[in-house]
Amino acid sequence: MSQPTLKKDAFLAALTRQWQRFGLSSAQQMTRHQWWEAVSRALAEQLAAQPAPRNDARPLRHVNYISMEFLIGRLTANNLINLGWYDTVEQALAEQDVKLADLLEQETDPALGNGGLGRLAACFLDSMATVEQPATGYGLNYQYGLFRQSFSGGQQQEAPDNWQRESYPWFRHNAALAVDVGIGGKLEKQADGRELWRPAFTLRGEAWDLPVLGFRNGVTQPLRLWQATHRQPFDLGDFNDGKFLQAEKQGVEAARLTKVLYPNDNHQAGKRLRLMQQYFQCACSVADILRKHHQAGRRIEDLPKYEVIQLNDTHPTIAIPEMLRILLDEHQLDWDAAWAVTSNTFAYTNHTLMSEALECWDEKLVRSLLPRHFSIIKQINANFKKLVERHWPGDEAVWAKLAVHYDKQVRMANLCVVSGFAVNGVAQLHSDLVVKDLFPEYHRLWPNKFHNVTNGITPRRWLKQCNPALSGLIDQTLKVEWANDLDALKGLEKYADDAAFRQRYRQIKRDNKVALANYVHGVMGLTLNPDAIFDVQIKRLHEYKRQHLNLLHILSLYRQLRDNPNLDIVPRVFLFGAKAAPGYYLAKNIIYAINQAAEKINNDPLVRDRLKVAFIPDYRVSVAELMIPAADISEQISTAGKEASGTGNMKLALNGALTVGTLDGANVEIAEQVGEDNIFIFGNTVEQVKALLAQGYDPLSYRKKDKHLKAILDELASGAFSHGDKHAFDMMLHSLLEGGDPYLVLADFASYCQAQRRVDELYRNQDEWTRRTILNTARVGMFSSDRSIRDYQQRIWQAKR
Ligand code: 26Y
Repeated sequence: MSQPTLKKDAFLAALTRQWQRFGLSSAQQMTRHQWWEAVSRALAEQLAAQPAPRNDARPLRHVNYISMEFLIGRLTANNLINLGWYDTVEQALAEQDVKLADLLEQETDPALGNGGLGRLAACFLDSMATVEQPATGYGLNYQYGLFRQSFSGGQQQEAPDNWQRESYPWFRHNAALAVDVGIGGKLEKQADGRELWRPAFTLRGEAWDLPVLGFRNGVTQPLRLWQATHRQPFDLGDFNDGKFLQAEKQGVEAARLTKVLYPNDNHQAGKRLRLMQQYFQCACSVADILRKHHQAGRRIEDLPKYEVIQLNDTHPTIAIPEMLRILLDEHQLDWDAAWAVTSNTFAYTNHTLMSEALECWDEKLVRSLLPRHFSIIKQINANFKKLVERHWPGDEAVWAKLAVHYDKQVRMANLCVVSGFAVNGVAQLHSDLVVKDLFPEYHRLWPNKFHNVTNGITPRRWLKQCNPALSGLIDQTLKVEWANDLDALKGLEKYADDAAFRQRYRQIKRDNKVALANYVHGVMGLTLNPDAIFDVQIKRLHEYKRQHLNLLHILSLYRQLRDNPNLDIVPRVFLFGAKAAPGYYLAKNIIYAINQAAEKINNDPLVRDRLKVAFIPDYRVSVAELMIPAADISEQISTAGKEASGTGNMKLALNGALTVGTLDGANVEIAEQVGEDNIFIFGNTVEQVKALLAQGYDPLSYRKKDKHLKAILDELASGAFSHGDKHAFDMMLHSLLEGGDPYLVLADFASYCQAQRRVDELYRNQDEWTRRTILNTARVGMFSSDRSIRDYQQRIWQAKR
């Protein structure tokens, strides 16, 4: 397929219609935000007017990617780039004295996700459109995205993120696709033994589509976001009885369902409203998939020939019993036929091994909201029990582990493994641990069900869009299109030894650092030295990600400077970006500690700007796009075995940051690709972590033997960083010490500091440093999400079954 065309005249005419719609009499009267909206709407209109792409006859199963989160980030710039319209629009606007780049800054990020899992879903949609894998993304249209973060006295404050979905210009509402969804109620036994579900109330799901554009190939695929509303006109009976208000209340209640995104990341809360969201999304999506299948004139039994449903973690698992329910109760299939269709359609991606993130639902809750689904789950469980009994006769311990329903709980991961045809982890190490530690018995039952698909990132957003200067240099150097063929970056390897190229590469990094410094000055009033090492840790705030290990290293440097005021260290700027779940008090305490340390260090004249610490507020996709191109160091310092993959690690390496990392998640594969000389690996390995914990890990012994570490910890507890408050960081300190330091921060501290000394040393040799950063950019082509999607195609979606 070919690149779509934009006719400048048609675009300008569309733009005129937009300011007229605002009731203005000229374009010049528009505010900057209206300019963004008008341009985006005009573009969306031009996009809709493109000829429908011809229907490719490639016999690919269509992928339905269901995810509770799609952290898509700003769309206007991204769409312009993928369409290939950027230059035309930039010029057309320049003629009216409007700068496109400024106007793009007006867009509020659609923050419909928490972190890695949601951003991965967005990268995958971009790549599926680019590699021409037919796909639909299914999610929820939250009115409030992830909360906005600010700091008050160093403490995180949350505010609602009303991103104005009502006027978001890229949405297309398709009223014909609305789905009605029943919830609650009772089961009635029929004369023929079947169970009839009578839901207590019905919600309506409206389909709001965002266009997902392939890279210059004319492909547009939908991201379909369901929005909850009521049925019109509420309850007619009540209305006629004059109980208007009561009738309207139902409508208000219904709309509550898609009001907010749950802000937890890797930690389940077990809330009723969350399960309702999950079911609502799944019911709408399954109905939509079956509607299309039916409209294409296909037999229900043939569903798996045409459709795959990929579950992004367990959050949409309830789609499985929903599919069975429809096949059994509405299509009257018998159990075996319904099971054959379902179990050949669903595939599941696991994103974590940590037990607190594995979803389990109370049976009471499931039964009360979804009585029919609960009964289907019990049937799945009973059938599966027979299989387990054959393999492990009389072994209750094995059953206790493998059951889908046990101890009054429904376990969503088990339901996925038992009911799907494929299970995958998201990096090689993680996928190995899924088999070895999480699901060994399932692996014995179905060895061929388990796969690895290493995560990836879209090079369109994470290089071409966010780092135009480096992209330009690569264009000029390689003279090939690398944005949809990231392995082409290998061609840069030989330029690592070219002094002129290194000079240009280095200058671009410096310019990006200046741009970030300007931003930081604007939002925080802090001045950063662009010649310092920019040391970046950006990701959700979580104990296992160990932002506090980073803090201990900062405090170590600070102490050393005080002990020896003339200590020769390369100036460093430590940059953080992270939101903590509002109810995760320990994570918030770590933010507070970092901010308090920052205040002290940034204002201490003795430091003489050799250290700076900046916790940038409200980290989000658009801030990532500024930070990543400016980073020298990428902090990937999770406890080995805990970070399933990580994807920020890939974005930073691609943009020429060197990784300081543990052998965890995708760091292992990054190290393989870039070569061990071009990465700073430290810390205990998975095996060593296991051994330490098995022999009874004691953090206090580390404090005892390391005087320097002890002094740092004592100072945190002394009130020196907290205006005399000795208890300010109790929560963090307790977890590191008496709390047993479950993430082995103290065990990895010495090795981490050593890795950081190697960083300092290497940075003094700018030629060698730049050579290694160029090799990073050149060698991380395999982390394109285009490659991930091709792996999914080969191993899972299009594999012979
Ligand atoms: C159960 C619920 C509260 C929940 C909500 C969000 C559980 C988990 C999450 C989010 C998980 C997440 O973002 N996981 C990350 O997925 C990335 C993409 O695969 C990985 O790179 C990253 O290591 C993993 O932590």
